[in-house]
Amino acid sequence: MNKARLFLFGLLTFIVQLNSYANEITLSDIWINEAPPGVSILAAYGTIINHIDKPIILTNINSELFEKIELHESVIYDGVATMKQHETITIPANGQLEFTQGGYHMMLFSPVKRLVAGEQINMTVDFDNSISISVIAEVRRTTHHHHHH
Ligand SMILES: [Cu+2]
Repeated sequence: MNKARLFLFGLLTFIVQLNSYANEITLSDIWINEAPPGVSILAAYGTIINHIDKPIILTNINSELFEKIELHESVIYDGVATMKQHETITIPANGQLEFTQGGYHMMLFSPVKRLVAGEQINMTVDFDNSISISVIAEVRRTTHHHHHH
């Protein structure tokens, strides 16, 4: 195979892999908790399902509408509710990661504008092995609010 063909073959293989991964990682019911006016830290929830028979590592979540998004876990430390930041979260083979109130959650900082219930927000979720998946998160209004410590 000459160099150009080898490159094309590599590229096609890469694209096929990307597509197959997209089918094997499911992001379901991703939503953002609407914050009261003036609050610049929001929480997002949902489920990521890994259908692959190997663990995958969640490395990053991005959105153009936020300055940054962190991976947090609500924990009780010495009887006090607090939050622990994770650089990455490993999702077991054929397992899932649930973001819920009182557990793991996405912490969204400094929205460029106030987000109201019903809005659809584009987010990109990155995993190891250069897997990147786009998802639309819906802003919802709930009675519960996330308290940042
Ligand atoms: Cu948090």
